[in-house]
Order: sequence, then structure tokens, then C-alpha cells
Amino acid sequence: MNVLLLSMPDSFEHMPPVAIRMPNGALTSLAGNVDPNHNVAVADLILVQRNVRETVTRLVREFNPAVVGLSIMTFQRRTASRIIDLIRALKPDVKIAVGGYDPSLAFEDYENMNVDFIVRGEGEVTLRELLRALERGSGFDKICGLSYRDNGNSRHGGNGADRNQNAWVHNPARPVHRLEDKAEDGEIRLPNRDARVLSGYTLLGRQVDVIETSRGCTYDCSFCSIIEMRGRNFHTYTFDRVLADIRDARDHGARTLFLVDDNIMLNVHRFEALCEAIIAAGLNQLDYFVQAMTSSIANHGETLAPLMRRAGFRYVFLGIENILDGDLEFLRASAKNTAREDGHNVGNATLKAVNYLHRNQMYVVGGLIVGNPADTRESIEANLEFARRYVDWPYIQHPTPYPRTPMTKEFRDQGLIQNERLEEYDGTTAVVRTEHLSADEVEFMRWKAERWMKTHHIPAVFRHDPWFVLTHSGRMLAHTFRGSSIRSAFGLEDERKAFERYKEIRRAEREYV
Ligand code: B12
Ligand code: SF4
Repeated sequence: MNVLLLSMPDSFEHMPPVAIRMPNGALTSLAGNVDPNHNVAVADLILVQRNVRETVTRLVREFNPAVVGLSIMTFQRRTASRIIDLIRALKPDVKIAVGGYDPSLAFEDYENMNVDFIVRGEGEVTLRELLRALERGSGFDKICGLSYRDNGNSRHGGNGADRNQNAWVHNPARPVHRLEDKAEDGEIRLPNRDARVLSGYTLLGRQVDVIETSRGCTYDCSFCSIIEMRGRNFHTYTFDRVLADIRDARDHGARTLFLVDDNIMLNVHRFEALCEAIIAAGLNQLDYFVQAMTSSIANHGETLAPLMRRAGFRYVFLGIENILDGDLEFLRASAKNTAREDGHNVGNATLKAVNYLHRNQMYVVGGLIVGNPADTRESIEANLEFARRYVDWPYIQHPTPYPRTPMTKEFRDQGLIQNERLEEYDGTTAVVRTEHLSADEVEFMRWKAERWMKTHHIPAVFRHDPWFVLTHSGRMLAHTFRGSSIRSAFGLEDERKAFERYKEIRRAEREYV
């Protein structure tokens, strides 16, 4: 069977496609885990952001898929629905499956869309079983994690003109995979990177790829979708598998690797051993990019940070979330931001973590969330000032009520949600107000400050990749300052006018199809 897997083209403010175009790790993992008789093509539409319609049309015509799968985040739902309609118009009898965070957590909203299957939770085994069932016509009722349309005999998942009349069946959830399993127990095999049919992945001029070493997290931050997605658990791949994955990514041309684990720092000793393994295997010539808890770095930084550097880690995305205790409590992120000494809590871990990373020549991508319910102008400014002083690349977001997170219920109960347009739920568009400030005001404050912070990192990028900066800095600055003018930069025009222009440009950018 020919299977076409697509990730959505939508990107958000901190991922300017001129500098960052990363592959979606889910799709190659799915491609690596179907039965070998299927022919899979993976297309990351971020690579063709301005030619989505043409590219999808070409792929459907040339590849003639029997099944198309789409990976979707909430802010990409509207684009996904347009792509689904396009595919359906091109090939009415194709089977369409959706998966990823949005279809898993808001599956009811997909029942009215023109799709045949919703894959909830982890997808490797579910997709494998779905393709087998489609091939054999054997019915879908035994496939955990699958939702499908019941057309009476449950063998075809609905068809033709009456597709939308069929009632949905939601099979029981699929238990999370124990990644440790060996081949004979149904392991998750390595991703299939040969399935990719588009090229152009980059992170600041170097070809980038993603790898996974673990899945899951045992914390329960109120803004995070992970708990509802898979419960509180942590499973790990063996180091042999991880190293094989790194080699495979390198052999496919990658020079920078992004570790997409939900929370790799949950087991610091394992992470240290992984760094040692990367060094021993001679794979530390690559650049690594990882997401980390501040507490792990602060509490183990003395030995951990130098080791990370030796292993090739260059950028560390720190989930600082907020520097104020009240906000951290609202975000349920106090525990992962607490430093400990001699078994006692000694306050916020952030500064300590930042210092360890800087002392070891690593750069801090500062993840902060501003615009929480109790936030005032002063509390937001305190976080912005912190970012100005201590982080190398700001990654400041607004709390966003994604489906089924604890935060969403709180915002709804408090009547603070001001915007229900999901395509704007990209993290840098403020969609909730605080008790003191409108959503627009919160976003204006962040936007105004953050653009300038980003310019401070250009010299560091230049030292690493001078040619990239020479050839791309103009377009990168144009992206960062879109909406601004010479007059607004010199204070001759109200910055709010520039902000309005930026928002207008952003609205137009979101029309990908
Ligand atoms: C790594 C990561 C990133 C990386 C992305 C790197 C990349 N290109 O892959 C970076 C840091 C760049 C990033 C950015 C963003 N991210 Co992010 N990210 C993650 C993270 C940590 C892991 C995702 C991952 O790759 N997992 C590994 C893969 C294998 O698992 P998976 O994606 O779940 O896929 C499995 C299943 O979902 C399913 N599946 C997925 N797709 C499909 C498709 C089909 C057809 C099928 C059958 C099955 C299937 O099968 C897969 C294999 O089991 C998650 C979760 C978390 N703990 O925070 C957030 C997460 C996915 N991100 C999220 C968001 C919102 C964003 C941003 C919008 C910014 C933000 N607010 O944080 C941006 C958007 C990026 C853009 N396009 O511009 C949200 C999504 C919430 C939602 N409801 O949509 C999450 C869940 C975090 C959260 N806030 O809760 N992100
Ligand atoms: S520590 Fe990270 S992965 Fe875990 S719940 Fe918090 S934000 Fe989500």
C-alpha cells in the first residue's frame, strides 16, 4: 500500500523558517514501524511553506497514496482541515488518518472533519495494525488507540458519499509503549529517514534532525499536554538504539541534532551515562540541542555541565517558565525549578542553572511564560528583564489553553479566554487576559522587548557559522522586526502602530493553503 505522511506547514514566531526548519520526529518513526511491504513517503510541509497546495497536489498525483496520515498540533488544525479537503478533492476514495497531540486530545472535534481514522496517543503500533486491517479487510474493533467510522460492518471505516453519516467508534486507549522492549516483544524500530521526499532541513545553516531517547514525564505542569496524552510515566530506549539513531541521522547528513524527549532530565544519572556513551562512540562532533529542567542542571551542574559540553551540547532550552513564585505555583512548575543543597530546598534554581551552562560555553534558550492570571505590568516586566540579562535566546510565550490541560479548565472557569481562534494558539499570540491586563497588552509587552533580545545572539551565531550569518542575517532581521519601520525604531512613530502591522502580517502568514 502507498502511504503518504504529512506534517503541517504552520510555524510560530520563535521558529522563523528562514533559519529553522526541523523535521517532525513522529512521521519517520511511524514510517519505520509499518510492515515492510508498504511504501511510505514522508513530507514535512514546513519545507514548502509557501507552496503547500502545489506540493500536496503533486505528491497525491505522483505517489497515488491509498492512505494519507497527518500529524497535527492545535494551532495547525485549520490548515490541516484545508489540506484534508484538498486531498479529498484530489482523490475521493483515499483513507485519511489524523494523529498527534490535537487529534489525540480533541478527538471529538475531528469527528465532523472529512477523515476516516483518528489515531489517539502513540502511533507506531496503531498505524501498523490499521494498515494490516485495511489490507485484509479484517475490521478495526481490536485496534487499541483507534477511532473510526462504523459503517455497519466495521470493515471499511466508512466509504464514499455516506462517510459523514457513520457513527464514530472510539476503541479503548492503547497502553503506553515500554520502549525498553526487545525485537521479539514488539520493539519500536528505528525511524525510516529514507522515506522523506522533501529536503531543506536546517537549524541556523546546519542540517538538523531529531532523535528520541525517552518518552514521558512524571511532573504535571498545568500548561503541558503530556499527562493527558500518556499519563505520568517515563520510558527509555537502550543506548545501543539511541547511538544507532544518532549515526543514522548523521549518515543522512545531519550536523545538529535536537533531542525531542519530553523530559530527558528526569533521570540525570542516565543522561550523564548517555553523554559518556556519545563521547565514547565519537559522536560528540555533532551539535546537540536539548530541553532541560532548571533543577537538574542546578543540582548536578558541577559534573553534568562539563560533561554535556564534552558530548557536544550547544544549546539548552531551559524550562524556566517564570521567575516569580506565585506564577510558578499557578503553572505547577515550582518543583522542577527548585534548587537543593544538602537535601534542603534553597529556592529558585534558574540562576544557578544558567551560570553552570554559561561557564561551560553552552547557550541558554530561555523558556518563559508571561500573561498568567495574576500577572501585572510589573511582574511581566520582571520576567522580561530577567530574559534580557541572562538568556541567550529568548523563547517567551503566553499561557495557551490547549485541549485537556489543567490550565485550560482554570482559564475557562475564570472567564479569561479572549480568543477562540485556534490557529492563533501558537504560544506567542496572547489569547487569554490576566486579571489586570488585556491579552493584547500582554502580547505587546513581550513583542516589544523580545525582538531586541534576539539581536544580541547574532555575534555568537556568527562565530559558529559566519557564512550563514553573512548570507541570512538580513532576512532573519527582517523576520524579527516585521511590522517595524525606521521611524518606529527611532521613536518617531508609536510602537503600537508597528505592533498592529506585525499582527496583520502574522494573520496573512497563517494562510498556508
Ligand atoms: C520536541 C517538541 C518541540 C520541538 C519540535 C521539534 C520537531 N520539529 O519535532 C520544538 C521545540 C521546536 C517545538 C515547538 C513547538 N511546540 Co512542541 N513539543 C515538543 C515535545 C517536547 C515533543 C514532541 C515530539 O517530537 N515527541 C516525539 C514524537 C515521536 O512523539 P509525538 O509527536 O507525540 O508523536 C506520536 C503520536 O503523537 C502519534 N502521532 C503523531 N503524529 C501522527 C500522525 C499520524 C498519521 C499518526 C497515525 C500518529 C501520529 O504517533 C507518534 C509516535 O508514537 C512536545 C511534548 C512535550 N512534552 O512538551 C511539545 C508539544 C508537541 N509542542 C507543543 C507546541 C504548542 C509547540 C509550539 C506551538 C510552541 C509552544 N507553544 O511550545 C511550537 C510549534 C513549532 C512550529 N511548528 O513552529 C505542544 C502541542 C500542544 C497541542 N495541543 O497542540 C506540546 C504537546 C507541548 C505542550 N505545550 O503541551 N516543540
Ligand atoms: S516537566 Fe516538561 S514535560 Fe513534564 S509536565 Fe512539565 S512541561 Fe511537561
